Amino acid sequence: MPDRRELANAIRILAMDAVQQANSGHPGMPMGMADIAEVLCNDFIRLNPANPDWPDRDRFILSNGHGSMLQYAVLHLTGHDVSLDDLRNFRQLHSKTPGHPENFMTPGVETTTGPLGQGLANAVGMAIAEAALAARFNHDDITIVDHHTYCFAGDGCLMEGISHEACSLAGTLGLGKLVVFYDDNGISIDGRTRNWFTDDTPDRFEAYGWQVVRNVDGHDSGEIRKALETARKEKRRPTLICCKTVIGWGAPNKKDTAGVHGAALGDDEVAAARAELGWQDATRFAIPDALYEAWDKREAGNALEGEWLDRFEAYEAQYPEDAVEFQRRMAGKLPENWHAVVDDLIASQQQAGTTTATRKSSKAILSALAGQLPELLGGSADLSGSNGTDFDGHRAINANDFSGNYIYYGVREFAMTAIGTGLALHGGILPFTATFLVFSDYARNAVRMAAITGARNILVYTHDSIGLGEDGPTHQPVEHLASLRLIPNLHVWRPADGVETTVAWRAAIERRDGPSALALTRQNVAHNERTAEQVAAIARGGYILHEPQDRVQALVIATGSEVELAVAAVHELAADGVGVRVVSLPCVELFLQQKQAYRDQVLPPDVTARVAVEAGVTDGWHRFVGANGTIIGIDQFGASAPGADVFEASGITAAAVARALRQQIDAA
Ligand SMILES: Cc1ncc(C[n+]2csc(CCOP(=O)(O)OP(=O)(O)O)c2C)c(N)n1
Ligand SMILES: [Mg+2]
Repeated sequence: MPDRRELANAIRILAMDAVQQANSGHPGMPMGMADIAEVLCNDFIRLNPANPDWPDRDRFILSNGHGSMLQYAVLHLTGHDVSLDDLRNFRQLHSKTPGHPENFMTPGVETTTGPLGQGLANAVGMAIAEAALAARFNHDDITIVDHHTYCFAGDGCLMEGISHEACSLAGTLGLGKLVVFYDDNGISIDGRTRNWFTDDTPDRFEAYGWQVVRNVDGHDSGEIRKALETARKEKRRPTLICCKTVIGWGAPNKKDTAGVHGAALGDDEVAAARAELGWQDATRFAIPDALYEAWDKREAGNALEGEWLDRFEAYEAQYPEDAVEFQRRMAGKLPENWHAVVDDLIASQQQAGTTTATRKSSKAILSALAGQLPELLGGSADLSGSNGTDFDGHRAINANDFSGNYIYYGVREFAMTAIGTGLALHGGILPFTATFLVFSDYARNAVRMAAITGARNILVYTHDSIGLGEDGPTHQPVEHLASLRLIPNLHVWRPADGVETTVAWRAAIERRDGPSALALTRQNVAHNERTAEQVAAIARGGYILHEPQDRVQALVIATGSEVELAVAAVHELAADGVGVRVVSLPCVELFLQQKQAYRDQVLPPDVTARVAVEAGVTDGWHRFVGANGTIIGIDQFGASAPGADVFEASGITAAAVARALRQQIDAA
């Protein structure tokens, strides 16, 4: 039977060989954290390599994602579908072993990490999801949700501000099943961290309300084991295990230097490391059979899942409705009556025809849907009333009770967004989060990561323009719509009234492969009359909202609150016998995904007189109005004044739209 050090050395060998082969990557962290990973994976973590999607598996998140080879080595050694050839292809095009862990490329990788600190926030989200599902589905006699979330984090993760946001909230929520290993190696890319990172990390986490296990020798299996036992005994606080480690442990000349962080060791140092580790075989990627046997978790994993399946069978017999509901939620399926419920809601919005702010419509929609969607777990970064996320019947989770459907995130936009992604990726939860649109860029990289991971993370952004008024330019988003639209795989909705808002919510909820942002107004907007066909067309992202009696001489394209300006302008022109079509474009991304024939039907190529109006920067609209079209927007910061006055002062008015349309028609 190999000893623990030999088991850990298998990770070291695979990591340094793969990085050497690719001549690219990060050997230091995997060699430094190998002993920790070995104890965690061989003694504690509950996974089934044959079924990495088993609902009650432990979650493992590598927040210091540059150490991806550690995760790939462990997945390979434990018997996941990651082969030696996959390791040989480390960092190559389309391989299962990309530079940083990607949840959509590699079986067993729960989330995509690399931007430091965000994995930690994802882990907090996963731990919240576990607690919420446990509260909903476990019964005194049968437990079907009972797993840990284990996270590795480095100096970089803890220097990042998001670690404060996420870990502070994790302490408040008392996430007892969250266990974070701090890789305290005193090194980051620029060298010794003592020159730029002198916090007392253990004290800091204790102040958050965490259990902290201090001064663990990260190369002593016994100490690591003991620390993990301490962590698992604690039920009411998350645990931080502070491990002193040596980066690049095993590389005799390069260990404990920044040089080993992110560069191949070189053939000489690889050979020297083999000697240092007492590794006989010089062949790259050659792992002795005895080590493979000791690492293999296929049988044990099957048995673990098997036990759970037996328990689930008993649960099905005892609580058949809960069992069906659990399976539905973990599969990410919507309730059977979903279509009927949401269609009714759209019809009632269309009938009511109220003039109101879209944030208020959104609240009414949430209030109507929340009872039908128990998977909904919403929240706001301290703007619940303003964002309209405090839907009727919302009930906050807290450290003593996770049965609610709402999270008071506090003022933590970045962590909130990454936590939302963790909630979504865990499964069983449909998260939404909220703040003012202008603060979306506090969270921006987490929005981007939600889009990369394909998480169904719904982002409610209210106060979506200068129309918010008196709070002034610091609070008035100008560049945000255009800038969010630049993020691939993010759907940005800017609905014009309650009906479009309902359709936006429907689309965001029905989406299975990525996040949606809903930009909503603070101020009232007029309701638009629509035929059933028009209502159906909203989901296409863009559609004809108003058609002139006679010939279409020009097009006006608008989103959100500016749709009513477009409509007013067009009515004014109609009185003079000028025919203009209004196109509402609530979701540019979805409209661009429509077939060319549909897009041409909405925006006929031969109608070149075109105006676009949106209370944001004009960037991006030329693709719809052409080089000679007119774009009415705002390419500077707003001003502190009542919203209507800021619109007027910015020249975003119905009169301006009408004028621009006349000019366009004259020039055509
Ligand atoms: C948000 C973010 N900023 C910068 C980087 C680039 N980067 C990758 S690793 C690293 C240093 C991390 O230091 P540490 O966590 O101590 O890792 P170690 O060298 O100990 O493995 C930096 C700056 C990043 N990945 N993410
Ligand atoms: Mg470090």
